[in-house]
Amino acid sequence: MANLRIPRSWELPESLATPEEVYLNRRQILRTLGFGALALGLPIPGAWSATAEPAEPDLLTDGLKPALGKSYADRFPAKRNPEYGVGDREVTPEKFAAGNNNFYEFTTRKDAVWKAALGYKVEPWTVEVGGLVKKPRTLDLDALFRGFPLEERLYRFRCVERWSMQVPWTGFPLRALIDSLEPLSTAKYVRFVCVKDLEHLSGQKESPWFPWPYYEGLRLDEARHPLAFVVVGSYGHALPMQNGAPLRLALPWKYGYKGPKSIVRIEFVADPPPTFWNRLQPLEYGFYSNVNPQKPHPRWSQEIETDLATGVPRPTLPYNGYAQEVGGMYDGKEA
Ligand SMILES: Nc1nc2c(c(=O)[nH]1)N[C@H]1C(S)=C(S)[C@@H](COP(=O)(O)O)O[C@H]1N2
Ligand SMILES: [Mo]
Repeated sequence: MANLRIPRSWELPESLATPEEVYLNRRQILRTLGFGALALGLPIPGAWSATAEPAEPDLLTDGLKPALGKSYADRFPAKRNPEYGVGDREVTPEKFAAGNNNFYEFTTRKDAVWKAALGYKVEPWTVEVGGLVKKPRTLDLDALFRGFPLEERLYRFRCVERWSMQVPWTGFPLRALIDSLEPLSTAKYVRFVCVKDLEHLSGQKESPWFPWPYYEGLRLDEARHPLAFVVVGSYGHALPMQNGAPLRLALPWKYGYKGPKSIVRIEFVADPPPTFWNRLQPLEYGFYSNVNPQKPHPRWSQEIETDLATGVPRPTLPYNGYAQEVGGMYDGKEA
């Protein structure tokens, strides 16, 4: 480890233009036009009374804490399932996974998500599960944290922007939930809808042009694949907010954006559901979005990825290294 170069988490090359650049630029334009408190000459609350500045939050002391506080702490750490490993790669140190995030509900600035997400309230939380199933249900936190045996799995993670990491997630197979619902034979796809809270989510407030809430979808057989994992924890504790508390999905053979965070609704449907990024940029983000080094993003190659913690580049693997497990579900032409 001693000779590894440890870049700061946000030290990704500028050339890794985020797919979302376009929208950032729009935001800058809005600012330039003067849609800000200063430009409007509005008073800035507290500006003249700020004698005792609160201490700046710190990633290691504040940013790794579970969004649920001490609730369900007894469920962690869960036993690691040795069937799921990351081969010769090293587990990414927690501060990188917790300090570099895509979670536009809070902010589009990757290095600032954890701070913007501090203190967001996830208790109580419910997930409405329904649609074409025999037994629809509402999952509360008790059901999520106590209703299924929890296990820890090491998964590779590959963002479409070309950074990657290896994370110990805690959760349960999505299949366990699906089977408890008894989907009807007409159910062919599953749709996931994330939190919408225009009042408290800073990113939704700042970026009203996004079609909130974030939403994603899978084919039913993909959702029932043993690798598809409902995540409620990382690094041996319940999820910190920035990683998608209280629950998100991990689909390690797909680009990161296929894994919705802070889910509030799961719906079984007959037709392919629309997805957030596909709707925004259909030519860049397909429904399947399986990791594929041979299929370049329209604006960059996908052949090489950069390890988030070490900065070391390596070749991208088909299906992110899970070809043996998931390859059989596809005909190779999926987009
Ligand atoms: N609700 C929601 N889910 C989301 C996103 C988002 O902005 N909002 N970003 C996606 C993208 S692009 C990635 S790479 C992963 C990032 O997860 P992480 O921050 O825990 O690494 O979350 C995905 N899920
Ligand atoms: Mo991503």
